[in-house]
Amino acid sequence: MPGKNSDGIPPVPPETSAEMPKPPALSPDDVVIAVMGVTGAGKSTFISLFAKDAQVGHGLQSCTANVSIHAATVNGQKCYLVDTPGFDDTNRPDSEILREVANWLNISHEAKIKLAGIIYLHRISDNRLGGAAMKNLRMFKRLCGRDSLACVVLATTMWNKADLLVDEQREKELLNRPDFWADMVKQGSQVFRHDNGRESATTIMKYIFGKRHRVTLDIQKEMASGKTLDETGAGREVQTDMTVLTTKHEQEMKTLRQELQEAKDMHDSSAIAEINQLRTELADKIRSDEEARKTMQVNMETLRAEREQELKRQRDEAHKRELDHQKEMADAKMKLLAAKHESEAEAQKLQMKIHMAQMEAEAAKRDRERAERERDSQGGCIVM
Ligand SMILES: Nc1nc2c(ncn2[C@@H]2O[C@H](COP(=O)(O)OP(=O)(O)OP(=O)(O)O)[C@@H](O)[C@H]2O)c(=O)[nH]1
Ligand SMILES: [Mg+2]
Repeated sequence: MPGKNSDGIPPVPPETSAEMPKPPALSPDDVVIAVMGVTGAGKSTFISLFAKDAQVGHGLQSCTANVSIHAATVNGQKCYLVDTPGFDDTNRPDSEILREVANWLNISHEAKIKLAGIIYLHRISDNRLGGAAMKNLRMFKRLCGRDSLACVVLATTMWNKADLLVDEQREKELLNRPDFWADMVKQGSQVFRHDNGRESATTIMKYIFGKRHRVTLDIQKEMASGKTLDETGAGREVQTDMTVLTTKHEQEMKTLRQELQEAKDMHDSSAIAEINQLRTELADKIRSDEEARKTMQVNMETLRAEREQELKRQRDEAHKRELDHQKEMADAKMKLLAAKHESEAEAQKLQMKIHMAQMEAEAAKRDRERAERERDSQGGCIVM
């Protein structure tokens, strides 16, 4: 297997492993296209149609954790597709995802790399347009700003052939409501259906190539002008949701406080324990909301320094996990070898036993034959 030593154990990765290709270094002339959308919308799958190194998730958990760049050639045109972590992640608050995306956008802005297009993927199968999908769309609009909308492609994924009418109804709603896509379309965003195939994806890419345009997103301008992330339009949008959540949590805490008093008045010890447990969990949530809010109070430079540290920590942790697994594997291998040796020794012992028994059986046969011969000869003597 490539990259494994003779024991089948992968080598310890150095700081940058030879196996992990370095992300391509972009230059201002490159055609760079970002793919965005909620988690599970099919961003990595879309990219994987043109670049085999994109990581597609097949579990229920969100898959892409960090921004990654993938070189591709589509219809003879060299380009770079930027995979982004999806908002509404199962494990991370939106503030963290925004930090990651904003940091990448800031770095590219400083390097004078402009986006040629942004593909926003949306699962047509999402039946709650008022929920997470709406929240993320609002944030996306703020992230881009009006001036960038002409370079935005709004593409629907996960079309269900068996229920086409329902999906088409949802598409109509997307196109007609100003708070969904109608406004964006008016500003020049183009809508496509993507059926998960290479053909529809190529059509989208060709459309972007044809625009021959480059954009600077609002969030890039805002942060370059010195605003902190929480002061940007996208940052404010994320905070609005956080405020709604915090208010809800505080209201729940108030209710729990009343319930606790009632349980105390009734001397109901099991209810008291249960409520206290819920209070602790809720207090944790309120604390992490507050922490998440604070992580957005960063300017471009602080954000970059913090992200660098976070990425280093992630890499160190992954490295440690890998080493732990390697050790686990090496231990298991040693045990396997020992077991093999043990059973080999056991087998040799048995073999020896069989051999000895065979030798003894042959010796006994010889003894018997000799004895028979002697008896025969003696008998013969008697007969004679
Ligand atoms: N049926 C269908 N499945 C799709 C389509 N696009 C993606 N999938 C599946 O949806 C799952 C999630 O796809 P991903 O490409 O990892 O989604 P993502 O947007 O990158 O998700 P995150 O990385 O978590 O943000 C995978 O199992 C894909 O195979 C599509 O158009 N149709
Ligand atoms: Mg992904």
